[in-house]
Amino acid sequence: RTGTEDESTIEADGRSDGAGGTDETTETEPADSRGTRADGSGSDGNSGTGTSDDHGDEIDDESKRRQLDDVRESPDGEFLTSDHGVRISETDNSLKAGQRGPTIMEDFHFREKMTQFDHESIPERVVHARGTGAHGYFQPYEDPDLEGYDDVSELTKATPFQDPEQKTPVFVRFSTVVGSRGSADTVRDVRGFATKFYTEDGNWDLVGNNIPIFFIQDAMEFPDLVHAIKPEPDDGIPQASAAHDTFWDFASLKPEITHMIMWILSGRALPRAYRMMQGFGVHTFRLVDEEGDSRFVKFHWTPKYGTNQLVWDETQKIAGKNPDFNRQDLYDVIEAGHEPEWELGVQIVETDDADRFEFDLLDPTKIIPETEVPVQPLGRMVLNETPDNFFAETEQVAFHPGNVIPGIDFTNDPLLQGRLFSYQDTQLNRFNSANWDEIPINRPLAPRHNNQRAGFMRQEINAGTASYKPNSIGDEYPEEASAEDGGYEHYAEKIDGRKIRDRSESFETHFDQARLFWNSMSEPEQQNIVDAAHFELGKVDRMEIRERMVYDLFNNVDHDFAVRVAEGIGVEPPESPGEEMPTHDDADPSLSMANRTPETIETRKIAVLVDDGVDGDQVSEIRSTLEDEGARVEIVSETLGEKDGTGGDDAEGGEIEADKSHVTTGSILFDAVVVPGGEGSVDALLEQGDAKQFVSEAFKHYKPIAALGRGTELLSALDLPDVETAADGELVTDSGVVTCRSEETSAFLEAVIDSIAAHRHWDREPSEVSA
Ligand code: HDE
Repeated sequence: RTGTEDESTIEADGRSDGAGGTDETTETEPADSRGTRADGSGSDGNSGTGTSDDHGDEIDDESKRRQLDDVRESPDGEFLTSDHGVRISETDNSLKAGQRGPTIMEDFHFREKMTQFDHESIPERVVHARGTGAHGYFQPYEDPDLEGYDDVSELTKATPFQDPEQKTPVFVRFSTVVGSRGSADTVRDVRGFATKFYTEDGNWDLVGNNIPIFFIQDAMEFPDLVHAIKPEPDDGIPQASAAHDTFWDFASLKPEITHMIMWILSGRALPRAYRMMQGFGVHTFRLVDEEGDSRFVKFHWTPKYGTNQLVWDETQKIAGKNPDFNRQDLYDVIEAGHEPEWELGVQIVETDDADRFEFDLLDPTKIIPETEVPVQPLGRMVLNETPDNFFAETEQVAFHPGNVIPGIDFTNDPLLQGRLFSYQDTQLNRFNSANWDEIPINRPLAPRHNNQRAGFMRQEINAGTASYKPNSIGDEYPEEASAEDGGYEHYAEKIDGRKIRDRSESFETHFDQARLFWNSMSEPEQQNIVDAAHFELGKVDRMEIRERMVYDLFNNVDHDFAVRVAEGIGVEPPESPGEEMPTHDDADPSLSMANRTPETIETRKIAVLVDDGVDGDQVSEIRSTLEDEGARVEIVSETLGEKDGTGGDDAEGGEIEADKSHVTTGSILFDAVVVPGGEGSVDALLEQGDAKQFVSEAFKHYKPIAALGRGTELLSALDLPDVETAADGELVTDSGVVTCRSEETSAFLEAVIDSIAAHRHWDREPSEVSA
């Protein structure tokens, strides 16, 4: 016997600490951390032996990691064993009666291996099936500058907001909504943005989206919406797309959907990256303070890397070339040491003020315009760790909007109310047990003590004879907690009504904010919406559905918009505005993504196109300058391997290793492209269709393009429409195309950085470029 078995010990609690991950934990864990602490450290975190005193113990950003370390397993240096710990001597051949005989029933290893395999999938989520996740923490700001409040405790008593020194661990899962677990990432869709805060008072799940409103107003309609948008029930087509008759049939008959449709047709539904999306709680929630007073809030996540989109043509190509585009982006960026970050802010409306709006705060198809109520920042969230195991963490994480902590409460938004039922129910379907909360990724850091003690796959061993209340045998434990002891008390809203199956009249203005959204878009963003409508409705076979969308919905948002859509889909353009079209010119600049581009180029992915004979000194300077700004640079060439980098004037530069070849990549997977000089390299690129397509496609997708020295010749050869390139001795920037034929490389690189920071250059007219 070899291996690490000598190092393995069996602890008094019967747990083998083995080697690998578990060993590491044992070493890093403070000796006194085992016990019933809220930080979950140690194996007793939930053993039920604590007292009510341990509730509310401080946690830190490492608490959840410590708790998960306890169940992490690593095979490094270990023997293969059965699930029951028996070492396995052979795993490639089943046990047979003779070398060519039948397999024998007693082959427990075969049976176990195959049974595990047969059962290794769980039902995918009925919506939001495809996603990706990451760990991180939330930290409140020190003295957030709150208008109208001296202190955050005047807003809420929720603990994650109180102490600027405290970092609350979080796990975030981003998702698409419609597609199956294996569908492409870059489809046109809403994105889920679900955050689990492991607070000292229990788990708080903020289960939001990247669009601040929703399609429908009442949870009762959700199954209809989802049936309409999912693949059609007879042929199961199309996957991960709304572009088919049933969705637009449903939409055209539901005027309240119009506002959401405007967002869905916009670039919001094509995020460049999960870390470049805003997030929203969507519903109006309540924050409650120590006195029990409450106010309404909308939650907003604002990304540090800006809110940026892809373009439609690009998304479709990415879906083929790298269907895991967004999933991979998040993973790669965190693994490379970057820390995606969002600011959490709230729009606050005091209860007395709630009636001052023209819409109902309980209506989830409405935003509160930021022109009316500003977003006030409370803290920031950082994602800094990728999961170890996709299934254990990302797939098994289970969110539930009903998971709230003291200080956070619900409202009567009928969509939210229905969600409070649906998520618990859906987890029962996914996990086949009410004990889904015991799975490590879902387990709270706060200790748990109650009389729920059984069910499939129960993990905890709850000690004690009494599992009921009232009891005398167990001295009345676990005892109920008063509000002072951290007990959750629902906000005592006064309700007085008759049972009625109806919708409030205050939910009836359907076009006002759809128009606000349209008015707030830049001209290229409006064109994106029109183009998207041409695609989506162009896929609808039934003329009456296309007509209803134009006449009944779009013509009640903006007449010009309706005409532009009609012209592309064979519908007779309406002659006059719809009767319900609001006439206001209101706009809210915060709605336009054009106003949400970041200053930084951190994490942007830049391709440098080279071949043998490239000016290696230029490549080094380009790479080091952009990487110093936090960008990620990859060398792209016709083939992989070393490229001769001695094509510069002084014939120095050494060898340059190509990171990617045209076979495996494309401009669609980058944010920008740079073409350095060097005679041999540029001559080669001029002969390569793939290299030319790389640049023209980047141009078509409005991406920054830059060329230095003779590299500018590649751009001139492409005849990019209406773009001026540098003559001898010049540095020119035009529509995000930066060309330099002078010695000023540092000025060139500054211009390149500015051009990348702008993300896309919408002033181009790329329709003449074929790519
Ligand atoms: Fe969800 N939604 N939803 N939803 N939702 C689910 O729960 C549901 C809604 C959202 O990464 C399901 O665990 C109903 C709004 C996210 O695991 C399910 C209604 C918003 C995720 C469910 C809504 C969301 C889900 C499927 C209307 C934004 C993914 C799997 C009343 C505020 C969470 C699951 C993750 C997932 C039901 C509407 C966000 C079936 C009934 C509005 C981010 O329970």
